[in-house]
Amino acid sequence: MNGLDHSRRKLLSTAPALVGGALLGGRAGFAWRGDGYQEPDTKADYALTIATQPIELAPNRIVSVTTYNGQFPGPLLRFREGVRVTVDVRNDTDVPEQLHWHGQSIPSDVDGAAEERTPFIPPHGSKRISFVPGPSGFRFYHTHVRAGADLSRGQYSGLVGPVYIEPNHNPGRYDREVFLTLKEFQPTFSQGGDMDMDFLSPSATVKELKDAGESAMKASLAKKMPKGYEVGYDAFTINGRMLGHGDPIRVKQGERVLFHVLNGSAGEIRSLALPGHTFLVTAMDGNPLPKPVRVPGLWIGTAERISAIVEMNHPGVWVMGDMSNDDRHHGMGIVIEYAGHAGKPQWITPPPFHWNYAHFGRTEAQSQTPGQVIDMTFAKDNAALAGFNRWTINGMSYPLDQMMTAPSFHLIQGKRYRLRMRNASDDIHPIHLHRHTFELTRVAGQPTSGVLKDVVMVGGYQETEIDFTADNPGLTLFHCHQQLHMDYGFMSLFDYEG
Ligand SMILES: [Cu+2]
Repeated sequence: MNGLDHSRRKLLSTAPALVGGALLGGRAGFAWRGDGYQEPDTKADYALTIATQPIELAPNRIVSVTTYNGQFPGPLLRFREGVRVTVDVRNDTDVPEQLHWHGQSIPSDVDGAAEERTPFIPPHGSKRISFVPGPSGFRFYHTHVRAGADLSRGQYSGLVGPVYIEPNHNPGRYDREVFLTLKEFQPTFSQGGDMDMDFLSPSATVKELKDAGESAMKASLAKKMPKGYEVGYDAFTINGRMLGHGDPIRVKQGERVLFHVLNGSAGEIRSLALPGHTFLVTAMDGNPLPKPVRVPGLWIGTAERISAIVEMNHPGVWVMGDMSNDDRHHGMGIVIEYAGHAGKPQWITPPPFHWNYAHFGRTEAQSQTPGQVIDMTFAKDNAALAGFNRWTINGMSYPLDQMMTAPSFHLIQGKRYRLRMRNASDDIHPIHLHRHTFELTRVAGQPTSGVLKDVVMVGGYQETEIDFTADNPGLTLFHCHQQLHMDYGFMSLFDYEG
């Protein structure tokens, strides 16, 4: 596919045969703009083109969305830890873009967030990005722009793709790898309030947080405020196809399949089960667990990744899908077909189970004492911004019209920090820290250690603690990964002193 000129690539990539195939490789002959990035005479290792075009979710469901290389998900990019890569990103849309390398510890100017001062990829312009990938494991790339009320932008679009950084050794024995990206399309606003989700364990809430959140909501509703906007979806997909409309995953009895599952949603929490099978979770957010843990199904917050081995020991034709009947009926599933078996895919709802991050860690508390504890309280100001909920961290809302604000938290290089996150709202927030890996140290009161992540769901009215070492100087964004929450204030900046 190398050497295609742009118009030809665009033409080709709208052809259905290429949907799902990777279009990688260097390219030449387009105008370079921007600052210090141009090296037009050499070939990049990878090329990504951001453009809006139709993709087929199902035969009767063709939607126009912005994607990478005309496909959803974007092509799987395989890097080697520590080996520098160059990526050419072309933006064929009318709006500036940012490409964020989620879960990697790379410099701020290539991390892909305007708040960290990464330069934009200009409309109808290009940029060459170069960095040393790491740490190893399952990462991803996605857009990092504000969508606000525009449901065609940010993560409501199809700008999501998987990254795998080859490790020095493989943590588990398996026969093959399958990458799954879970994603909703056709978003719409609603104002009825979010659905209650009760799957996190421990379920203990903090009275003080609950009192604060409930009294704030009561006061808002007493002033005749409606409930703040939420986003719902019409189409649900795995790897860009609604259930029953993509190729099945064909397996053989006895095979051990390592699934790398990415929740590429703009804000939904997903679950995944496969009737008659269990998941042996080996890594979370790409980082190996202290030891693999077997679970009946998966719960995956926005932007979280889970790597799990499924031993194919229950022959048949099955639906691997979301445990929500409604979401699965609208497409959130994929067919698993054993060799020699045919017929209608079967679904059996598994018994309910709770999701406890501490199950995946060591039972003993982290022995390392942090050098400093940073307290953060998350709160919701119901419908305060033209019907949108306004979000605050310690009473501060990230400015909506000011991408580059002053950092709120200051780090000293080499020091170990604990973030004590207190959620004074009833929503679950998938909290993300850029450019650093953190360790879960307390989940809703339960001590744990050894689970290394870059996103963690903080339950409604719960308290969660994470530790991290300030080992990557530069501006560092901290935010809720729900597009709707981050766009309306739920962000904060760290910087390094000195
Ligand atoms: Cu949130």
